[in-house]
Amino acid sequence: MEPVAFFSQPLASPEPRSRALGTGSDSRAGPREPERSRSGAEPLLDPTRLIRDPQSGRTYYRGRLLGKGGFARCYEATDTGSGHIYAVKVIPQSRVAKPHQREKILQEIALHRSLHHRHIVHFSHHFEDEGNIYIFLEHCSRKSLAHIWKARHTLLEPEVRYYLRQVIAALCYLHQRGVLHRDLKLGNFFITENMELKLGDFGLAARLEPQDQRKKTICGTPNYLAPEVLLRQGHGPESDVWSLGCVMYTLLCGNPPFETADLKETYRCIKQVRYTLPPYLSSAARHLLATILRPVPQDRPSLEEILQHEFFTKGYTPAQLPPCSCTTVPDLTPPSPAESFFTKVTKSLFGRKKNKSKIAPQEQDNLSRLVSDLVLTSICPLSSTKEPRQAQEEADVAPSLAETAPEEGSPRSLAALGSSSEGSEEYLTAATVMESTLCALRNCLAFMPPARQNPAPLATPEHLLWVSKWVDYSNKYGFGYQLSSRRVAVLFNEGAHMALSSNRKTVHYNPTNTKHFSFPVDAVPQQLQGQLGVLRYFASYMDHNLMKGGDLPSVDETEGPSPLLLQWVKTDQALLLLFSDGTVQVNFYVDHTKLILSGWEPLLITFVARDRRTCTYQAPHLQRLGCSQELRLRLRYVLHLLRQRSGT
Ligand code: 11G
Repeated sequence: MEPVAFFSQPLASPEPRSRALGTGSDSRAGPREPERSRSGAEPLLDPTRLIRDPQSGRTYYRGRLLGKGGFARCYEATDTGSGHIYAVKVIPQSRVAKPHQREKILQEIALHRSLHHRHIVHFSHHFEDEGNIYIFLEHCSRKSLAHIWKARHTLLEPEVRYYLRQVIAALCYLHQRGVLHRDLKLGNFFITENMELKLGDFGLAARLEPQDQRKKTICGTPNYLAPEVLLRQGHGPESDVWSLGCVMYTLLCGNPPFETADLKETYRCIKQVRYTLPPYLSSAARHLLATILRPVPQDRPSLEEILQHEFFTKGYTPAQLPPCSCTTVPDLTPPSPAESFFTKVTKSLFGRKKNKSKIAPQEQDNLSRLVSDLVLTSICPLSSTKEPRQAQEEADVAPSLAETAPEEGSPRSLAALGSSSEGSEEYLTAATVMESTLCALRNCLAFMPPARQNPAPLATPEHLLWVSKWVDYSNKYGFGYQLSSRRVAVLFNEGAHMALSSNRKTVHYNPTNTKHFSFPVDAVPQQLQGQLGVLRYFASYMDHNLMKGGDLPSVDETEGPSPLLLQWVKTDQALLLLFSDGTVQVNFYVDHTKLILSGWEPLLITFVARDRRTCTYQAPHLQRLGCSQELRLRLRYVLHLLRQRSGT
């Protein structure tokens, strides 16, 4: 093996990277040296990423880059005081040096901050320093409809109704206030964590002027230009309606109505209103599109008329879309009124009897939102929380050498060489671990009262297992770690997991997390010797180079199951580790604090503070009594991280 020269200050990765059992190859390009844990060299929180409001003194930590747009670079930003996450637009002063450029930005700010509507991106605040202007906006964790469209290409008609109703609500509000958006497109429809649509980007918005006073040109390149705008007759509310029709067409048909390979040809098609309606659309959808995409603006329906069209009135609109619909076709079978969960809950909430209940549509909508909110936030089933299958006990290891030579490296051949066990449904997957921890954490934080201090801690569980050292060498081999029991292990890039027991006498090998082989260390089969070499190397490296990460006492390795690392993720601020026994550990680089979330009924939260003091709490206690800001912020960060990773 090559000698290893570590970075003295490993680089923090700006984007989360993860490795899951069974996933593909290393995502990083080119060889890089491993990053190591807390021998004083964990990646530090980068102080150049702190943004300070010179007036209020508040600071924000600039997180990952969300994208670039216009003059701005956009990032996630966390208020270091409250933990609130924003999407921030950072506009270099150099890009708005000319008075008209600055004027344009200030106008956009003035307009956006005056808008307050459920389906319009919330403008929080803005400030500037010598280098930049910062605009803090509502963070929409599911990005935009453009991302959903990219993954799905076409949406179901009920989904299109769901999104368009929200766009129309926002647009009605704007038009009533005499504001035109002028750049309605999928990328400006942002989607929040709970799948609500928020209209954003008011960079091209303008006040509605009488026909003869309208500006005839538009700066920028709006996406769904109406024919009258191309013909320089000015942009009216009907031109926003046209764009809305183009959005509807794109979502239902998979591509924009006037898309061609050549922009000039596209403009020609728009001016001539030349497009085709695919036959698979419902007749209501075809009819509505045909009325919206009319050449003469005044012939187009108003927003109210659109909502009265049979496409909306006769077709089912779900009250809520499941988050999985961002990437896969959802099952949107309309609930049958007699049997639905909704009916059951409304009946139990309001005591109405079947057939006698008459709920007004608006009330029904509110109720079903309430119910789906409840489902999303509280009634989250802890489905597969079974214990992982018992691994082989160290003492039992009694390999019997095969008499015949089976296929090299196949699980069958390994089974013949060592003691093996196999399971399937009993094993926890990374997704289950994330979901279950997410549920418990979400409930804990959602109902937690404010408090200054943590409640009295419990005794830290005797056999709490946690990672005391780690090395990321995933550009070559994998992720190595040492547990508090002194067991060392590697999660290889290809997904296999190999561990060396704390007494260094037994090797455990898991080609997948449902298969387990164990061997005495001197009887490991030939085909696993390479991986054993890497494991030994990691073990020796951690023994010699790394200090233990915390004050928790080492625990003796028990004869029970030892958890496998299922997945690891590095963000710019923390390392997240998911284990097969349901434990989730998060190491914060900046101050070496750690959170260890273990056991689900109830969830135990162990916090290793800056001063290395370790305290364990039951999540329901924190939920009832509150906790310190130090702990609350970190729990919120873990919640955010798990939400992002689980895609819920
Ligand atoms: O306006 C945005 N919002 C509300 C938003 C923009 C800009 C901050 N974006 C993205 C960032 C890159 C391109 C557009 C957002 N991203 C995530 N949440 C909210």
